[in-house]
Amino acid sequence: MMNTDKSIYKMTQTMRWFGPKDPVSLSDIRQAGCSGVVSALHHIPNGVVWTIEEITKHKETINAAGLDWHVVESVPVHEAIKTQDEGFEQYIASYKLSLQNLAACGITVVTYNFMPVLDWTRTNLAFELDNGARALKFERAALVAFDVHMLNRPGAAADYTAAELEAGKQRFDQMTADERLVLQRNIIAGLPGSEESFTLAQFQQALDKYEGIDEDKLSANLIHFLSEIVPVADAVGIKLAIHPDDPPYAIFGLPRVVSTAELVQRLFTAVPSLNNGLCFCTGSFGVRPDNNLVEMIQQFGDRIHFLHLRSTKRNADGDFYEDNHLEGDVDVYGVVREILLLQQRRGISIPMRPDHGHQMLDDLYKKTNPGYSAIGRLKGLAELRGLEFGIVNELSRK
Ligand code: DNO
Repeated sequence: MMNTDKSIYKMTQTMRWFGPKDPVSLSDIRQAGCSGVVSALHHIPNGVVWTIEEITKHKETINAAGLDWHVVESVPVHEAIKTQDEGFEQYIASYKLSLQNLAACGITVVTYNFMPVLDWTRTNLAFELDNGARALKFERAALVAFDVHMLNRPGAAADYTAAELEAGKQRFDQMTADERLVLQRNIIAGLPGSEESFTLAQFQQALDKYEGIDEDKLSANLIHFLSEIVPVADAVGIKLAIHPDDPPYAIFGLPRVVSTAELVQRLFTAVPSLNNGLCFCTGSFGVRPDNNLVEMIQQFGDRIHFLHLRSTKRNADGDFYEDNHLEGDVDVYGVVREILLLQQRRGISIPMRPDHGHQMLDDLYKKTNPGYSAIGRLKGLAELRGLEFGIVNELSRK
């Protein structure tokens, strides 16, 4: 029997849209079954205020395709705010203005991250699966090879075990010059949605800015930022949604402070408003076996304002790849069920997007944004929608 109970809150289905240059069109996204997109003004440099005029133009393009736009992913946080470098107060002031302008244009959720230097990081953007589709992968030995043998970061060796260093050396020796270049590009040339892109020398310079900034200092800088912007979010009705670290641990000697329940709780204890919230990304948190995702939804439920749903498969060496949306290490059934229970309790629909997807079928022969091709995401969305449909039916019969 079909679920006809309209009082059950379902997730709001969206996909990420990178703007007019995205090879996946708004029409594609609508045909996939989404009611809206999550998007950003990628053409505005990091640190510059998003004006009402620019936001309105973007919104009109989206609305003209029959789609909503209520979630921004992301308003990037300038590096000077993370390190509290010269001029950071001005960048915070600009951030506040962008929030006010977004609220004036009907945006209700703003996603951001506080990862030093790099946003999300992978070493392989075309890992071939048994079935011929391609997935994004993070390989520890490749990261060590890059860090120790290509970047030659001072002190890098101290961050790894002897076995990791050995595996990294072997990995480096096996690679051709071209393969090394691809690895370098994958790590520092900027993945879709990350606003920065570096050469080796620029990357090392950016790392150097974090000298003396440990986990406690970075966390304090984030809390300072939150204590400034959350009152503005409260005043204009914006829900802030911080994205977890991906991968959820320190890399390149840089601290990361949004990786576990304990770290996230610090932020909420320091700045208690419920608008100080979370983008619950199952693929990022799920890389760590010590993150219990269902318990985290129970703990942070009132602050989960946006959902990224995907799953990863890890091994004992610290590698992981992005698995099918309903497979891998993440208990996706448990997560979706808990979210549906949360939504009934809160009386709301939380926006979700199928996060990433495999490059498959026709997309194997097209230029795509790694992780953001159309067909793999469509498949992920369809599977998640089916899972939700089943659980909603189960709940509505009770
Ligand atoms: C990767 C994305 C991230 C995310 C930012 C949020 O696919 O999930 O780039 O958008 O970290 O600021």
